[in-house]
Amino acid sequence: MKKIYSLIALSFMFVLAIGFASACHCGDGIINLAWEQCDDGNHINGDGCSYGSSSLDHTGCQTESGWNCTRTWGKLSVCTPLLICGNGIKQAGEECDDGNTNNLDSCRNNCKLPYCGDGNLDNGEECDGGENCTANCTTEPPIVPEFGTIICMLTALSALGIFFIVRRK
Ligand SMILES: [Ca+2]
Ligand SMILES: [Ca+2]
Ligand SMILES: [Ca+2]
Ligand SMILES: [Ca+2]
Repeated sequence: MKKIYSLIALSFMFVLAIGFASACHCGDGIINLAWEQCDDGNHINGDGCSYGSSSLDHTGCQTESGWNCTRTWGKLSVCTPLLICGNGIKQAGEECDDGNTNNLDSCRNNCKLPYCGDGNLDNGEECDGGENCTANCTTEPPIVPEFGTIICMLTALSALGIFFIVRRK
C-alpha cells in the first residue's frame, strides 16, 4: 500500500513538474512574470510580442519596439501598435502610412495624402504653385490681348503722341 502512495505522489510531482516547465515557455500563452513581458501564445516575431529564437532562451516574449501589449497573468497578451506615423500601418488620424521616408510619393512623411497646393507636382496635377498655375493645379494660358484691345492701345498712344506734338508747337 505504501508503494502505491509513493507511486501516486511521484506521479503527482511529475505532472506538477511538467506543468511548471511548460508554464515557463515563451509562446505557451501563460505569462511568466519572472522574465516575460508578454506572451501572445504564438511563435511569431514582429506581431508585438517577440518569440526570439526558441521558447526556452528567455530572449522571447518581450514587447517589441513600437507596440503595447497587455500583461495579465492567465490571459493571452493582446498587442496593439503604438500610434506612430511612419510604422507602415494606417491608424486613427492618418490619411495614409506607407512606412517609408520618401516625401514625394503617394503618401507624405506626415501621413497625409498629396494635395493640390502642397508645392509638389503629383499625379493628376498639371502644376502645383508658381505663376500661371490655377488654384486647382491646372495651367493657365498666358494672357494674349485681343485684337480690339491692341487697336485701342495704339489709338490711345497715337492720340497721346499728337497731344505732345501739338503742345510743343
Ligand atoms: Ca508573438
Ligand atoms: Ca501609423
Ligand atoms: Ca512616403
Ligand atoms: Ca500637389
